[in-house]
Amino acid sequence: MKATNLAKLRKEMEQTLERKRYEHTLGVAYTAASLAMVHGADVGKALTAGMLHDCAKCMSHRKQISLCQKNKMQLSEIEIEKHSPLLHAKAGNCLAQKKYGITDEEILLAISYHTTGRPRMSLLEKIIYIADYIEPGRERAKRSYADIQNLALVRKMAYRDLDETLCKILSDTLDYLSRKGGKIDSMTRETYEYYCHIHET
Ligand code: DGI
Ligand code: FE
Ligand code: FE
Repeated sequence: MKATNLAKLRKEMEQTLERKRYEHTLGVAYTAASLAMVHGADVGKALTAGMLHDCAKCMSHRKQISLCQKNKMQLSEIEIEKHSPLLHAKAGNCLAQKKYGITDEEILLAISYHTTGRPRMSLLEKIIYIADYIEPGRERAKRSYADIQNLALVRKMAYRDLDETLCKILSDTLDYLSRKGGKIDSMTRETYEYYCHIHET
């Protein structure tokens, strides 16, 4: 992705996302870029995927569903629910292709799985998943679900070991969801089991 294209995407995000969401988006893009530098991933792809990861977040539920249907995107039961916090990831993949002309499969998958993760993620997918959780604006955001006391620890960990960081984030997310009574998507559970080696003897 050329710098000019990235600037264009940034402008589009500024125009279509709510202010706080736009600021979070910039935080994710630059955190993803720094993680890419440390872990040897493509910095341009990390910026692009970070910039677009929540591109569908401010669309109505109805529009997100119809975008996914038009693009034959498979959705889980929890993704389809009215106030699903998961649907925007799959809708974001569709929007990134249709509206922003993204064809790079790795970037599209990083957008699709930034909320639940999945077993065997690529380096870029891991980076976007983690950057979304640790970006500098997270502790200020009202909707933050990170345990604040864990955040400093997770941020340090992310620059040392991505898989260990994924396990920590996923266990904290499952704890949070069970406290809150949120339904757990099978993909979130599988990702947790994979990165925390639950089946290992
Ligand atoms: O879009 P963001 O707010 O930046 O963050 P995100 O896309 O990672 O979404 C985070 C929300 O998704 C957070 O409140 C936790 C929630 N989440 C992740 N996995 C699951 C889940 N919610 C439910 N109900 N079930 C899951 O499996
Ligand atoms: Fe998101
Ligand atoms: Fe996000």
